[in-house]
Amino acid sequence: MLYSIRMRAAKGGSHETGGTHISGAERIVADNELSTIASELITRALHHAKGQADYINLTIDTVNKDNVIYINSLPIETHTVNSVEEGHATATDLLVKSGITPTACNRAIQLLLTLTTNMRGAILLDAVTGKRLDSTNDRGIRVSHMDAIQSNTVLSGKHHMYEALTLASKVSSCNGVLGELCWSDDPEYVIGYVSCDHTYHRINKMKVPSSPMGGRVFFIQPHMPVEPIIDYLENTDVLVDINQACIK
Ligand code: PML
Ligand code: MG
Ligand code: MG
Ligand code: MG
Repeated sequence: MLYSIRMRAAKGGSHETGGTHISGAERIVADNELSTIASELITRALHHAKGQADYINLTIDTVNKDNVIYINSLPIETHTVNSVEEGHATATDLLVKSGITPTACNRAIQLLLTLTTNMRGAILLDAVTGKRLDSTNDRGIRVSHMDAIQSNTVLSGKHHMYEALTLASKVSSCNGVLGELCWSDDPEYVIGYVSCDHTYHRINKMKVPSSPMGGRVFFIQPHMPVEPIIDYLENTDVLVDINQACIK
């Protein structure tokens, strides 16, 4: 039997009552791994760079094996820049090559720099106009029901990247999503990425150290209905084969 297990943690109360988001993570695992993974997720909520959570929500439900979608991870390409400005310019160049307008890119960068302190989900923007398409305000669209099919050797010590790669691969497999921009809200984690062109473009400097600002923006093809996109991102179970994640 397979289970989806999801953790979200906040400080100063629950997310619903205005607490600050501290950490979120999830897995899809077999029943014999469930209690070990539950304990790992709780440990993460208690030892996080953003502080110790005082609210932890753990949700577990079964996954219908027949409905799981299997995909390959995006290949990884690494970009080395000397400053955050250069990082953002590199991200914009890559996204523009995929048909996302400079207007939409700039809007996304400004939003991540300013608006997302307490968001645990992603913002959806029209890839051409840059207009916001989701109506979730500070909550955002939380991509869920996914995991990597992994070998433990691959995963050791690189959780940020492999979790992001798993999420980006699911997002990229969604019909109507043209690209993604992301950097972490973890104060000490400055590496970010853009996903477009079926590639995970990893950029070494996307924010200044100690900034708590970060998050995700998904660029949506114009005139696509957003409800099916949101439903796929939030609810469809997707397993991503990251063992083949070749470094370009
Ligand atoms: C997050 O914390 O959710 C974002 C992590 C971005 C990871 C980027 C990378 O290391 O490739
Ligand atoms: Mg985080
Ligand atoms: Mg797509
Ligand atoms: Mg569910």
